[in-house]
Amino acid sequence: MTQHAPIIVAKQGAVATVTIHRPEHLNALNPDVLLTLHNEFLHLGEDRAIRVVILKGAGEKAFVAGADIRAMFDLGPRAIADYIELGQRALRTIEQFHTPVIAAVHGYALGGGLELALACDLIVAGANAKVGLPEVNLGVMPGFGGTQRLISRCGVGAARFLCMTGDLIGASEALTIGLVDRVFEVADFDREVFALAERIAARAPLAVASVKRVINATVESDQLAGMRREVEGFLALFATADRDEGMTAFLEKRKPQFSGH
Ligand code: CO8
Repeated sequence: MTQHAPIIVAKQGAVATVTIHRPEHLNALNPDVLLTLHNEFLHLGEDRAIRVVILKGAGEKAFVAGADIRAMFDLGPRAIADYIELGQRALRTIEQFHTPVIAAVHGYALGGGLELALACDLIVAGANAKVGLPEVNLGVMPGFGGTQRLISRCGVGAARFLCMTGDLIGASEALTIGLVDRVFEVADFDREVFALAERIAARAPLAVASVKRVINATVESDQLAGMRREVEGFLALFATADRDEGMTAFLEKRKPQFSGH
């Protein structure tokens, strides 16, 4: 096991488990988490004995509750652009990892946290999962590729609904719309996720890796221009009064009052 706080990597046979370990902040993705996650996946890529990776969050409450609102709150235009670029790069490194990556979502996967799960090959959820893209409550929009990957995974209708309402949905609704691939009882969750990982790890690795590459190539060819538009949209919104109001309201634990400016 290696621990470069805030990421823990444990290997068991052909399965590696990568844990985001910031439970007191519901594993929110600050720049340190994103950079360490990115570097750990690059490092893990050198270990050719690994055939499947499980990505999870530490603690009982959350996979990841989003990008770190406190860390981004008072950033200037250059710094927020760097933050979003780092997030997109980290998620892309995971998406392009040579073997399947399973997002093990228990509790909350919100905003950038759901975007992180969407960059993985498979998403499995605990029955207690609550997922959504609540950025519109903060005066912004998804910025780590979520609009595009959600369209690819669930279709444009579900993408519009989740991105426009900011609603959180539970595990069974997420299963119905194809946002998650399987739901497991909380008590069995870790065991079931590991069994799934081992099942895939037992398949012919070259064949599995080829499936991943071929599917991703088709999906990505539609996504690149959309990813750029998403970054432009996020950065424009970040400069608005409503963004200031949305994030201030979150930090002050009150409801936002949006003015449309
Ligand atoms: N960022 C920073 N801190 C967070 C976050 C977050 N996303 N989520 C939770 N926390 C912190 C809380 O502030 C709290 O800290 P403290 O104890 O110091 O007040 C601690 O984690 C525990 O959270 P709560 O007390 O709020 O726990 P509850 O059980 O009451 O509520 C919720 C849990 C519903 C998950 C609630 O915490 C919540 O709504 N969190 C925010 C969810 C959200 O809006 N996520 C989207 C963030 S924006 C985003 O992800 C955009 C990504 C793309 C662009 C990024 C560009 C840089």
